[in-house]
Amino acid sequence: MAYELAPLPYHYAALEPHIDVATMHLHHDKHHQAYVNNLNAAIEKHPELGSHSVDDLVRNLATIPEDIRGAVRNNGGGHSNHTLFWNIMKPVEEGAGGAPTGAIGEQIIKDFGSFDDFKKAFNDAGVKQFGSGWAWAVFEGGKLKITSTPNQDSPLTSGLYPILGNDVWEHAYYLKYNNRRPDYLAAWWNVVNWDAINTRFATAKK
Ligand code: MN3
Repeated sequence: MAYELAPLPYHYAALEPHIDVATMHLHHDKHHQAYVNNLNAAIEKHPELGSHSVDDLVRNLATIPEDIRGAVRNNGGGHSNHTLFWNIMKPVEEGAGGAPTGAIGEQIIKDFGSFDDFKKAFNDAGVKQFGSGWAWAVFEGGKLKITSTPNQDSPLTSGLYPILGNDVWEHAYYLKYNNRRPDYLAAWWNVVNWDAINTRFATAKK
């Protein structure tokens, strides 16, 4: 069974003006599709792996046959990370962004003092990730922690469940923000979906 690219859970223009429609088309239809296609091509050599969820492939990377482990790391990671990414954002007109709600809102205050301090630490991780990669928030040892990974590496591979993540590859922002990664990171909070993030936080705590 081949992996498939799900349609975006909203219209391509739904995240305007923070993420532009042209970036969304390229990012979802070209970049994410390429990860899915390349993952499927790799799995052809080991079709038995195709019965696992992509998150399970990434979680158990060490058990993937060596001849395709690098391809699964990059492309399975890319598929998993982008699937998360689309689903923790929501249309501006449906009330995206704002202050964090529910349990994640409380945990942010507990571990970071304020939402502003949490954002500052997260954006800083994104700015300092050299080259391509992701900034993440994970739950470890009863605390929210901020981390980053290069390329398409996922916290899942380290046994951590990503609660939220932002893509800091240039393809995620260059059309609109050019080289201004900090501006993209700052604007991104206007499109986050705190309900979806709370659902992921509940899973992370299990
Ligand atoms: Mn991307």
